[in-house]
Amino acid sequence: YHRPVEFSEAEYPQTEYERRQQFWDPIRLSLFTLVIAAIIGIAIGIVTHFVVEDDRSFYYLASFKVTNIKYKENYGVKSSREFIERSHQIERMMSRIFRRSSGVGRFVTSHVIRLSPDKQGLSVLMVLTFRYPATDSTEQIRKKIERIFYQNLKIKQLPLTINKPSFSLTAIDGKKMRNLLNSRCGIRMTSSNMPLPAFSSTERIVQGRETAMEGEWPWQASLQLLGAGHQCGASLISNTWLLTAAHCFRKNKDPSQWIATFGTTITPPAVKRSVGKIIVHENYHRETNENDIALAQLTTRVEFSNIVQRVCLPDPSTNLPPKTSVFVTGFGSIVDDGPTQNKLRQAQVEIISTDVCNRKDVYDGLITPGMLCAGFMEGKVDACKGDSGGPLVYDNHDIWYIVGIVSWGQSCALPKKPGVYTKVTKYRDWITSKTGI
Ligand code: 4AZ
Repeated sequence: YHRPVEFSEAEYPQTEYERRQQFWDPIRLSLFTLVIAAIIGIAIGIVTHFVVEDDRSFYYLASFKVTNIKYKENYGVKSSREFIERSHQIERMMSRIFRRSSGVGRFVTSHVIRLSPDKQGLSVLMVLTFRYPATDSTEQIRKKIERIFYQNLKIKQLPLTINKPSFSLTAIDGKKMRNLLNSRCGIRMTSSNMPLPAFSSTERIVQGRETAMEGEWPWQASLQLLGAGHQCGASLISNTWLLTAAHCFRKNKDPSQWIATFGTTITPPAVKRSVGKIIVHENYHRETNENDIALAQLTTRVEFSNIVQRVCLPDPSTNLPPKTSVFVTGFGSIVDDGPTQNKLRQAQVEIISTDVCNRKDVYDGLITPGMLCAGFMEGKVDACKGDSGGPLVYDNHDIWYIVGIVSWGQSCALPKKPGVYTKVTKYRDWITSKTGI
């Protein structure tokens, strides 16, 4: 039985149907969609602009001449007091020129790369880092920076006289920037190429010690004995040389038994190298801990990156006053006699004068001229077992210097028993005699 389905005309709501069809014709429909899309687009745009603002780093190489300064021989030596002080003055000046005037947070950092002699006085080469929206063009920003620079040269009282026509600005990429900065030591960067702030978050404290971020202490190495794992910390001072403590090699001085790793975790390491040479200080005395310093040379060089970087060696004349804030880092235990930590940790401590440290109730004369004390008289924050050989570093205008090598102490973090470190300045010439650095 079959009956075709039929509708009579009267069953259609004819007029209503036609009106709808007229209203939603293809042109109106697409126009309507377009308007909605535009509104959503604009809304997203406004929100991103004010909330997210997708900035990225822009790097520029700046060169200019300073006419009221005479070139000094030592400007050619980047570790010299003369180079360091002049560079800091120039960097401070750049910060005065670009801070505030160019909108909040646009200017990030500046680093002097080279100071060279010039007929008019001094020729300066430096890298400038800015944050701008990722969509801005490199050339637009370059012009903007140039304009701000010229304006502020006129209106701001500056200690250095910059020859205006000599100023030139060239855009460079992140790779070029890193290569240029690699001529300098003690600089740290995050994985996003952003220079790290000197004092990062304090929310990561675990029993007085915080876990480090990647790239925060890029000179830190772990020295491991094959089959026995992490033994000591060490600090990278060139592409191949590590500075560490002599007592780390008491058990074993055979370089073929040692490896060095870099990165914020022991497993997995970011970079791994075998050791080819070990130099222990000739006058190291295990009974008195005197001259607790050693060098280890890697068999193959490491390339500097955001994760691996060398620390600066201090000028022998550097003398940090008591209460100076310094940082000690390492994979050592966080409680007395505890296990090695897989994650690198840091602790902020203070320099303690040798006079105080040699007091009868402290170390009673055991601190010799080649040692320095750091920590707190009330205890609580300290280096511990496994941190030995690692760095005690000091931040001078975002350039980090190694001032101490973790050496010894009575237990860990006890009151009146601060950490004792090898005083690196005292061995500056010994390091040069062995490595040429
Ligand atoms: C150690 O045994 C050790 N609190 C290292 C540093 C300190 C104490 C002991 C300093 O390697």
